[in-house]
Amino acid sequence: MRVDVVSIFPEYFAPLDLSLIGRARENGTLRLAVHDLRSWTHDVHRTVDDTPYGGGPGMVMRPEPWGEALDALAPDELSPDGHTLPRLLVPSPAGVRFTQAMAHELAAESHLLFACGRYEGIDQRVLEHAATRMRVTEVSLGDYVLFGGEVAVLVILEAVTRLLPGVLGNAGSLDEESHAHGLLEAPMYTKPATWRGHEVPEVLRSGDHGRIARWRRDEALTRTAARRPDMIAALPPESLDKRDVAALDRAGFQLPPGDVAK
Ligand code: JD8
Repeated sequence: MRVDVVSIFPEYFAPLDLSLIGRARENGTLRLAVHDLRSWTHDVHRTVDDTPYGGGPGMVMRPEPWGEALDALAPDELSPDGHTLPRLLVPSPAGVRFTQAMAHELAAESHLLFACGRYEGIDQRVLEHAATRMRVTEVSLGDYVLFGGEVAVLVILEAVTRLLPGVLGNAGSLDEESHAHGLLEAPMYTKPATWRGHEVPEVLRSGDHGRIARWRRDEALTRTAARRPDMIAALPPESLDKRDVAALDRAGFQLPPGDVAK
């Protein structure tokens, strides 16, 4: 996968040299390039911002450097290797929510281009114009306010690159993950069996794989009911068996009436 990132703070992306993402870059799974937006300015002060039309606080990113950056990184002409135009992703608090489903969708793309805004954001015409030539998605991490798009890009890239073939290796199985089966994970423990007076649950030391699986399922259901009732409400009713419903009932969680469990 090819990834281009444009930002006025390219140093923000130094962590992408490390760990599993760094290895994916070294072995060619991930071809990542970070670009300084100011390299597409022409004035002596390398200006990227100006005052907002209509008034209001703060500054807005000028369209001209962004236009040149996108022209350079998403050329109109089909390149000799026949590659297609990138998918443009623009972090914004006004974007659609980034989810694990979107991470899977993005992992299937061959070329992603991220535009990191700062200040009050990027002049909207940059996105309007880009949308005449390529797919553009404004994406939000969640309902809190950041200074700019850089941290959002780090999060999105970590979620996407770990789904690329060969990045995770044997370290984990993607289909057993919490956001694959729609529940939070059960708690995990390692040695020693007793630590500062706290015991590892007996069932996990029993060797009874049936009991362990049922215990983990019950723990996943009860902590999801307590912490993320929205996730329980979103479960397809047919995904819950009678023992699941009993576990939720013990946790005091009322399922909507009419759902018949297996
Ligand atoms: C990009 C500028 C800051 C945005 C005034 C100060 C994502 N979940 C998220 N929260 N915030 C962002 C985000 C914030 C950004 C930019 C993303 C560019 N800002 C501005 C408009 C209102 N603040 C985000 N993804």
